[in-house]
Amino acid sequence: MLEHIKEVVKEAGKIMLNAQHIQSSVESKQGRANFVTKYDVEVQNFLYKELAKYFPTATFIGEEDKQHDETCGDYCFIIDPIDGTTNFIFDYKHSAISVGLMYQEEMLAGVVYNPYLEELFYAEKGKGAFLNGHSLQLTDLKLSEGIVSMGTCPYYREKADETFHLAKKLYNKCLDLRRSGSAALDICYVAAGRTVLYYEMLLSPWDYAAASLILAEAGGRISAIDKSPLTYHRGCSAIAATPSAYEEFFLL
Ligand code: LIP
Repeated sequence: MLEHIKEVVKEAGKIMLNAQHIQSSVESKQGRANFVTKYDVEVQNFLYKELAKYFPTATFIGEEDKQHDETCGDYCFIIDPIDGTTNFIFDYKHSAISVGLMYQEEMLAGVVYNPYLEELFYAEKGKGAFLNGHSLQLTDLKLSEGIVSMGTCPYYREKADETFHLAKKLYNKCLDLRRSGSAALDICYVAAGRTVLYYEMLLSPWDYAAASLILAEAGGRISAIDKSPLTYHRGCSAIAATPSAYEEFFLL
């Protein structure tokens, strides 16, 4: 099951790498700085078509759907075709394809692929997390021992005060801050031991669905910022961290 998803996602990565004249295909969506390119749509259509061959009964929730249907079948894909669209538009080379598969409302598999670095993060529930075939088991570092990444909710500027208030508190506890522009990769970077914590005050399910399982299988913690479970049919905040950094976060 996971092998099929991995192969389809890697093939979709070629669409991103072969994209031409990206800035001539940009359209604005609802909210400030919220864009879509023809390549976001092309990747999503490719994923839907190819994954349906292996999962004919699956339903799909994708960032670029014209409307987001609350209902989903037993098998339900939650897809961000290009997570980090603004990075993609400016050839920043830090974006990922994110494909999560839910079964009866529980995450069953997750694949996050950065085609620029050819880094494929993936996990199947109960079977561990991997990066390009290498097992991911994070070291339980504290805030003072690592880098913290953050999301700035660019589509929701009303979140700025609380975002940067938290950033200052974390900055005083950790080695340094980073802001990458791809939530899926930010969460996978915690799983890979590159950072110790990532937070963002509001995301959509496709930003975190796949990466949430990868992090959990790597031994990390992830929830909404009020410690409630992530929601997969509507957006929520997110904090992803090593177990120690997760606990420190709530003592800030
Ligand atoms: C983006 C996230 C990013 C967040 C943006 C947006 P998109 O995903 O990866 O971390 O700050 O608000 O959600 O829209 O590029 O797929």
